[in-house]
Amino acid sequence: MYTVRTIEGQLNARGVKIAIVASRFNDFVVQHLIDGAVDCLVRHGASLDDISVIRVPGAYELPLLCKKLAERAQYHGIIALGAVIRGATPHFDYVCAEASKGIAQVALQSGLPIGFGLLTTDNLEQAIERAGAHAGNKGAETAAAVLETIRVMEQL
Ligand code: INI
Repeated sequence: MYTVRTIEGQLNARGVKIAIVASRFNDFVVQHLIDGAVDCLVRHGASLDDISVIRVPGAYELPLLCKKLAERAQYHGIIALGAVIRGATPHFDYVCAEASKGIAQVALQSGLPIGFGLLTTDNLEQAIERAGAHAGNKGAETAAAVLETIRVMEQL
């Protein structure tokens, strides 16, 4: 048996300021992700006054707004939320690729925890399943991941 020093973040949202950047496209799904994220933050001690929701047209616009918000240095973390649902055109692949690459790039360049809560699904049913139905709520999961990352980074 051995003991190893482990550094890990607690899910404590007290005093944490969070920006939620969410796309309007497929709002029927995205609103449930926002609700899940806010619920998770508040249940872990965040104040509603410390949470801002910023809406953008579609998932493609998420990285730009994440970058703008990261530059303002006003938030401890950002939660990016959206839903890209595969249609009959290759647009899906371009939007998913640019949104995911862009969000990762902003997180690495800014050093700010940015959660990736973008659903990329084949159909609406799969999106609904991940927005509060039987596959959980990706908005809440992303909020928890951002909180844990903020808290683990504080300890390094
Ligand atoms: N944006 C989404 O967030 N989800 C989608 O499913 C989607 N589809 O299917 O096209 C989508 N497109 C819009 C895109 O994100 C941009 O807003 C648009 O291209 C203007 O820049």
